[in-house]
Amino acid sequence: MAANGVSTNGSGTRATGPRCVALVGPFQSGKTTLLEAILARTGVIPRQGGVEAGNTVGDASKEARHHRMSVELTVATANFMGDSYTFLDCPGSVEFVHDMRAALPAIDAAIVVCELDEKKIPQLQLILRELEDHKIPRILFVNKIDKADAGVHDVLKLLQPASRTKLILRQIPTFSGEIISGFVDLALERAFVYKEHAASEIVPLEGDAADLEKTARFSMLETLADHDDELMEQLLEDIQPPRDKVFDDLRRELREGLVCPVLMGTAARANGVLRLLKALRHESPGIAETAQRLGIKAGNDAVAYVLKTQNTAHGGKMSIVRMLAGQAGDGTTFLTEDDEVGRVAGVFKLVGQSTEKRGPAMVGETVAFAKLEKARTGDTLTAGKQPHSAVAKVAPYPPVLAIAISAKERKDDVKLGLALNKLAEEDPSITIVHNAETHEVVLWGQGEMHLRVATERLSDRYGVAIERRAPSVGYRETIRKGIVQRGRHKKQSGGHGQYGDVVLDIKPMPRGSGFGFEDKITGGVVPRNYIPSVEEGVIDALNHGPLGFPVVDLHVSLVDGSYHTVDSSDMAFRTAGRIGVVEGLPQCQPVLLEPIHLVEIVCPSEATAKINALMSGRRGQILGFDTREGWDGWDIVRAKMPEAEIGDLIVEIRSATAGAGTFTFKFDHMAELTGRTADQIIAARRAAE
Ligand SMILES: Nc1nc2c(ncn2[C@@H]2O[C@H](COP(=O)(O)OP(=O)(O)OP(=O)(O)O)[C@@H](O)[C@H]2O)c(=O)[nH]1
Ligand SMILES: [Mg+2]
Repeated sequence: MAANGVSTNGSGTRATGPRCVALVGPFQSGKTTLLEAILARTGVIPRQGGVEAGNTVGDASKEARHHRMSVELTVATANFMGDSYTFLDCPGSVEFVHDMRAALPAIDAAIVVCELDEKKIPQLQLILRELEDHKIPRILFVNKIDKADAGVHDVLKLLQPASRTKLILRQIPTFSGEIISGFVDLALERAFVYKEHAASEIVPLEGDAADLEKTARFSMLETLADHDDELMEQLLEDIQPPRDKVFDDLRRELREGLVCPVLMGTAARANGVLRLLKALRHESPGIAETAQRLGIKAGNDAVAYVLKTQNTAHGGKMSIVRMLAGQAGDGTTFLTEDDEVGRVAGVFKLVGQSTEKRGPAMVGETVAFAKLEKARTGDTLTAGKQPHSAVAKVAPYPPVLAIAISAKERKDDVKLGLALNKLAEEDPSITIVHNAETHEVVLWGQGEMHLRVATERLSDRYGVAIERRAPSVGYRETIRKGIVQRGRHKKQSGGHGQYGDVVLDIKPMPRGSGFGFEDKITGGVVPRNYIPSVEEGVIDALNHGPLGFPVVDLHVSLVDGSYHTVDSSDMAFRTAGRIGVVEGLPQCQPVLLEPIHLVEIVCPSEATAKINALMSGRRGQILGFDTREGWDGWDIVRAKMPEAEIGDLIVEIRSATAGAGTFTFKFDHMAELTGRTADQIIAARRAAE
């Protein structure tokens, strides 16, 4: 018995217990359609819906339906031949990839749904790398085989570059004319003909198909034999290995991450789905192996991993968890290493949007716990006194696109704040930044669609209508020459007057030096106690320079002035300081400064030239490019680029790289900006004021 109460089956036998399997793969490869086929096949739904028809379990949310793509992870539990399987339908779009990444640690295996499309290979590679890094066994399912033609023989040649693990072809297609009408299973050595929405029918394996099968099977066995000396000897001596031995090897080598089997089918017609489910049943690992992979320690406490957090429209919070050890139910109190996170108030089975109340969750099961107020996605929860160490920490990718938002109606400001918190709780790849300088609320996310869906949720789910704008760029201004300027504030109104008088020596300073103030008063012409007020006045004026932006990189010395024994005050000197700067700066050749960032773009090498051109076209200064270490066929391009041009850079990078490229950036320096672009920015600023 393993620590967590589930028997560990050596890799020779079938895993037991409830499984958790993720459906992952490039954008639009057919994951949601495959889930639909699986749910129909396992009787969870009466008939298979379609993404185009807008009636799938996977894409049931309003936003997913609207955009005809998955925009979050969907969970559905089904039974197949007496075992429970929970499927996680992950979005394929890179903008929603965090939902997949955060869930991966908890799964037993992944079905990687892909297409025979060269353009989607880099995206496939990204996903496979993620799985390889987590050491998660994976089966490739080549979908949309209905659209493939005779070129399909080169399946492995096309797909292998995406995988560091050796792929093995488990099935080969059979044709009726130009159309793929069935397949031969190379392990079973049986031929099947696809039937629409029904199990494939066994047909005799004969003629051309039989010859092709022999060659394909031999190469499958050769790959398996790389990790099995006995099999290697049998092949060398031309002995047919027993079928059981082949299955044992397939199971063991998949679980040990030595090979990655490739199956095929047409999810839209449920073709190839039954064989896929059987491969999962017989070959994929279960909770015992997963607990071992995650280093779950012995003990009787329940341990659960939060793979997703959801807030329902009615305010209820759901933490979707995989039970890694023990059992937990209503009333179980959970903690993490940092904190107590709350008490379970309801256990639910999930099938897409529908929830069904159920009893305690057992080891291996994937369920939703209600009302764990402080639990966050990625947390490792423990019931009992001694919190288990976190089994995984998946940090979201840094955001790449931002919008400034505000509630359409002032009265919704508070509601917006609360809704944003919930949004960020559900989706840690969203960041909310309050810009104190511009008073903007800036929503940072992973791309256009990601931000669009976020704002749709704000209005649809949380009932806050919002307005969106491009966020302000952090422009500054500075001066090119100095001046000595008097600032005088004198008011005589009835009784008590106001008097402050200063002379300021204003000088430009090198880039990046900010602001300096110096008191050079001699002989007490400005009394000491007023000097801080002068500085305050200067700073007030610098917040908004003659071009409309904060002024930086200058030095102001207070060199002279005068005072009045009765009428002088802090306030009067503050005003005088401000006047000195406001009147002086326009004569100092003010110039606009714009932030320049150091940008690093990663992209498949075939897109590097396009990326270079893209960067140059956006006032970028290319610093060079390199091959990306450890990434065959990828480059890194480095450039310096104005913040204003980075705004929607990600959109262009993605379109130049079939969605696979991305970038990071960090502030480098401020640079002078003159000419037409500068004039436009200054004019826009004036207009906005
Ligand atoms: N011809 C054909 N089309 C398919 C098949 N499976 C899915 N499609 C179509 O491919 C498109 C994408 O299908 P989805 O199931 O939404 O793909 P997905 O991988 O879930 O997409 P994302 O979650 O957005 O990444 C839809 O138009 C489907 O109808 C298939 O087996 N054959
Ligand atoms: Mg989908």
